[in-house]
Amino acid sequence: MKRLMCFLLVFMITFTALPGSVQNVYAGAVRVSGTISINGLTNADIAGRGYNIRFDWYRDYNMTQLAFSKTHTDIAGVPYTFSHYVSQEGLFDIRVYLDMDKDNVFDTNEPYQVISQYVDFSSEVSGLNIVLTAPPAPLPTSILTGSINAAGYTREECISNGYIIRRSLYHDPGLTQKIAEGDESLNDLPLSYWWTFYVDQGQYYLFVYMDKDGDGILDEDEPRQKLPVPLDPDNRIDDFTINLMPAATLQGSIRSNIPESINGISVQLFHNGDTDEAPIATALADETGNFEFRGVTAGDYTVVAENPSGFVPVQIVNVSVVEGEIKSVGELMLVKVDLDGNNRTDIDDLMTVALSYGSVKDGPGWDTRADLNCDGRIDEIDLKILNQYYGHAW
Ligand SMILES: [Ca+2]
Ligand SMILES: [Ca+2]
Ligand SMILES: [Ca+2]
Ligand SMILES: [Ca+2]
Repeated sequence: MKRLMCFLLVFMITFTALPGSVQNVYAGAVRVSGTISINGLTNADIAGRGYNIRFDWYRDYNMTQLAFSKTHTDIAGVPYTFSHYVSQEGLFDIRVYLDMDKDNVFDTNEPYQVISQYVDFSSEVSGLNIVLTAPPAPLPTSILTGSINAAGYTREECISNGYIIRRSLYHDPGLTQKIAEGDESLNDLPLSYWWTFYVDQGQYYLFVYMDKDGDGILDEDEPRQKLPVPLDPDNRIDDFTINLMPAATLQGSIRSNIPESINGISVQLFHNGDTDEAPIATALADETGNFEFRGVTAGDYTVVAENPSGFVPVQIVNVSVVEGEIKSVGELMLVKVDLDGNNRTDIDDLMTVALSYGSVKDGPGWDTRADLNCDGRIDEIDLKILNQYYGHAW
């Protein structure tokens, strides 16, 4: 019997509270309605973007005591006619704003107005004409929507381990000039996302990684992806797919006709064509000449060996790296063509090659210095290399 009474009561309230019905005031709630327009934004600016309008009802004008909120989703245009029911009485300060990134948070670029309104259950509030004004900040110039995937990871392990997706937007491909960043809990795979960037038109670079240990630092075992993004004013890019991949490793070795010079020599990694800029990474060769770069993202690189005095500069260009691979860049030949160290490649150096000409490694007459291409033979190839630099001052 009691249950039936409850049901009847709920039914009556639901029925009398229907918007558009004659009575817009009933016990415990009142209808609030009006229109919202936005200074500087036309219907065409709004249409198709699916912005939200959000009402945050506060108990105080400092807007610290939030009583409740109401979100009107995906508004089709302006002026927007709104209507909602309020089930609390008293004086409120209400911030109404265009929630452009739909995060239910007032952001400083979002058009807004704050109004004071007294509400009691005895009289409907209608005819509120609210004008949202954009603060003097740039409007969102680009919105990215899409999905993030991570090869080799399951949804379950990402969620149970609390992995975090961290994203940053950069001006430059070398990822040194960061202009925006944000985090996201990994609660699904593929993770769908909606990001708004407040940037000028241009070519940007998005770097996203899965922060598995949550330390805010990209570690070698954390999948990542760097993608160029063209951002245009007021542009929206849908279905932008990000595939997080493990980092690659680049390996190589240095050989020299002066073997003792190899240990500890530095090797630098650059993006192709960027050798005038700071290197992306630096590695030191061990005593056998081996070096390694870990955590390398996909791209085209140039590997440059340090150039001690008297040595011929050496680099390898167009090293194309694919995510996750372990790639050998081969050998960098660090050649010294001033064999006696008098800062010139001259007749004495030529004599050194000539005297050991025809010898093989560690055989009679062998002189390691004269094997300029490190092939274990002193022959016409070594003479040619020396000839190429004959007369050069170092
Ligand atoms: Ca917002
Ligand atoms: Ca980390
Ligand atoms: Ca010399
Ligand atoms: Ca040789």
